[in-house]
Amino acid sequence: MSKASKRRRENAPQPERRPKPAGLALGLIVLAIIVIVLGWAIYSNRDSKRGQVVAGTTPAIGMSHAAFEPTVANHAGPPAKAPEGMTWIPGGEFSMGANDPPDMDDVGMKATTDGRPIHRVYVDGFFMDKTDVTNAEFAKFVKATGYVTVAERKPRQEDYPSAPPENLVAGSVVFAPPDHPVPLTDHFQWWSYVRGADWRHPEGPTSSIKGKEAYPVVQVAYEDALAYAKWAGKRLPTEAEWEFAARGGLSGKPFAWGNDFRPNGKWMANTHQGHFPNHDTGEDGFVGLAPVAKYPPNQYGLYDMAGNVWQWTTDWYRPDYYKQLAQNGSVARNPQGPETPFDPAEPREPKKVHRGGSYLCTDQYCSRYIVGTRGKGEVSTGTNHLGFRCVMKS
Ligand SMILES: [Ca+2]
Ligand SMILES: [Cu+2]
Repeated sequence: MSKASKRRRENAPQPERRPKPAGLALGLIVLAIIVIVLGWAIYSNRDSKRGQVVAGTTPAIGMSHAAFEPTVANHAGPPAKAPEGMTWIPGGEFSMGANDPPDMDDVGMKATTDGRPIHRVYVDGFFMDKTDVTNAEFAKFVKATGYVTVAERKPRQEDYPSAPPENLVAGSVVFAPPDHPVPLTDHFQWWSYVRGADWRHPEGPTSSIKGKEAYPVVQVAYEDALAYAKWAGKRLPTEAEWEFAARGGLSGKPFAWGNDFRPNGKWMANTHQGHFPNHDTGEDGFVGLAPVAKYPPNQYGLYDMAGNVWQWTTDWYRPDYYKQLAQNGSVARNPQGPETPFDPAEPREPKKVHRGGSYLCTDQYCSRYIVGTRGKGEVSTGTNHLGFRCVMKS
């Protein structure tokens, strides 16, 4: 989902291109057969290889079962006192990625094959914001600089040549849940492009951030996050830095705090309970967005590294990037992401990696609050569940 795809969809519902039910059913059956055959082939192939480890001959399938090894954090302490609101992340070597059971692969955004294989990465130490950037902090930046975010700018015709002029209005993408259960195969059921939605009006022109100073800023595009970071004398984290920090010195744990989603019954993150997407029961204390730092921090003192809002990182998104790194065979040192973006699902859209998941994450649909899993987003698209935090060198 992106601003651009929203615009295309809005200007062209194209009923004639919609497959007829019979055609659709047949297509689904064929697809199901392909998936089953392919799945069986992969599964039997994996079984036949089990037990024999021959260096250099095990491609992606074998490597996707690579094990996590311990995190080896650097011993050197912070080179200076941590700036206010930041904490020292020592850096070091760790195992990066997610190794979810393959039975998660066939459900929409649960699929985390792009988080495999687990591979070894080293990052240098850095300071990181303990929380996501808040509305109050972003307001300070805007006041000081007069900055106008992407969502507040009128889109230019040359950037959207196929869009009719009436669709070229400032706005952003908003979660607008249906009031009834819907199939989870079409995210347009719950995402809409809303005219007048921006960081001050996260759900549209009639919404506001009054009284929400301590909430994470949302509806920020990648360049908005960059502009803030530059103003603050900071920068955005790489994907590897983000994951090293989120793991808090642990290794191979599904969550930033350990193995259990709810240790001793305690909620550790703002995610989605109830039936997705139409009913958020807020059992974790919050329906929708929460202020920052309402749940316990991880071992490095970082809040909300799972749930609440997704966070921008500087890496371009490619689903096969981890495979490329793993094939190099050595520890990847301070990886900066692939040279170019490529998402086979939307090949024309340049996407950066998002991390952390959001208040909309649920194991019914998208379990990307799991620490090694990855998200992605087109660079000009903000949403009301996407924010960021900054890092800096000493
Ligand atoms: Ca919640
Ligand atoms: Cu999610």
